[in-house]
Amino acid sequence: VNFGILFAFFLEKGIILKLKADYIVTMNEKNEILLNAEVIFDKKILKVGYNLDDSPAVYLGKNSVLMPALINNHTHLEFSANTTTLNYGDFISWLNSVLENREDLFLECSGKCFKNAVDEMKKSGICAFGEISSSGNDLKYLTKQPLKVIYFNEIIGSNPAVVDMLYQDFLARIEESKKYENEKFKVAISIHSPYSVHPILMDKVIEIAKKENYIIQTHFMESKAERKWLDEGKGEFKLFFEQNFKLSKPLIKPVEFIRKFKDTKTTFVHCVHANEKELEEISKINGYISHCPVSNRLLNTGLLNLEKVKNKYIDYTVATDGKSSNYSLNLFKEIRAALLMQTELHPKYLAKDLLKSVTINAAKSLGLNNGSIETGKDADLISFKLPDKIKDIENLPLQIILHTNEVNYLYINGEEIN
Ligand code: MCF
Ligand code: FE
Repeated sequence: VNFGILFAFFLEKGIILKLKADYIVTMNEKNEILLNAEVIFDKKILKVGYNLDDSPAVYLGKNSVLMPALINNHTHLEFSANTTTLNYGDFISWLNSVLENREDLFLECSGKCFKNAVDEMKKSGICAFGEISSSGNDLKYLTKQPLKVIYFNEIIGSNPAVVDMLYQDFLARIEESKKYENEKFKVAISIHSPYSVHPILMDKVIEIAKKENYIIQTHFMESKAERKWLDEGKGEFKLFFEQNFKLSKPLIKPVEFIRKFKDTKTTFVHCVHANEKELEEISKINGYISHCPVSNRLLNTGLLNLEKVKNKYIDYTVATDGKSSNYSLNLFKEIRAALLMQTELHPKYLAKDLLKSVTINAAKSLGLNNGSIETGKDADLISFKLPDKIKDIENLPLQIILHTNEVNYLYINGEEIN
């Protein structure tokens, strides 16, 4: 026996594990829930089903749930030092408070602050997240922690006089982040919003995204002020832009903005004030929508109409946004907030969709090979226990959302993360 080769084989494959749970929520096409079933995996999921082979299984215990690990597709960890600093309750006041406090908040967030943010996500069962990086301050820490990261280098800037400088800085951040690309760390780009990025800059950046296959995120139609500014060049944004950026007219029409993302994989974040036409355009280019209900509530921008999003066959994800507009990065808390806020939708069916939104949909939006328990998928799994047994299995998604805050086990690429 060649032990060198054998060892290399185990390194490559990882250790093979077999887990058994009372409830396995697969998140596969058919949305199957399996009772008293098993999953065998190394780095990838090998088999899912009943009485798979003779090897002993690790039983996760009474009322245990095994499901895909969660994915928080939109965060801003550079703002993690914020707790009570930023001004909530009104979007423009919030934005002004960001301009005023951003540098200080960024300075306050280094090692320990990033660690706390990642730890909170980890405890709540998150295996991967989409990080919007404005400065690059977050890069070093994020390359040294165990969760998967899609790292969106943000471009922002509306003044044509400085567009070139901003573009050069953006390119430098892309290059720097590329050095760290690996199985768990992928480079991507973020175009901040239709009101804050000059179309010249947008075109250049989207060209790079297409060439390099970078995934894109952009904030879109978050506030009423944004709606009024982009439609009529009026409202609260008018004063804001004249005072801060010497800008007197909006840069682009919303539909034109959306169409620029054709032939890319783009997530439009918020979309609270997107109209039918815009949702249709997002649907046409196979865009995703990221719903951040707590952020929208705290900045008082309104509630996304999920029914309308579903009617246009747009896949939506739920995300926390950053601590800049949330008190927590726990995704179970976020989907519980969505469940309680989306009062037009039936709680049982909404709960099913919400679980999809933070697993399989989020995986697709970030181009990850996880988010469901199926042969060939990455073994990114979580397990936790419900307080009691479920009588009617139809209630399982709702009860999971009501009763779960933290998980007992998190596996990423088949490896237990502590
Ligand atoms: O998603 C929320 C609210 N909408 C827009 N931007 C941000 C959010 N949280 C943080 N941001 C950042 C954004 O990436 O704040 C800055 C940008 O860098 C706003 S523009 C000065
Ligand atoms: Fe955001």
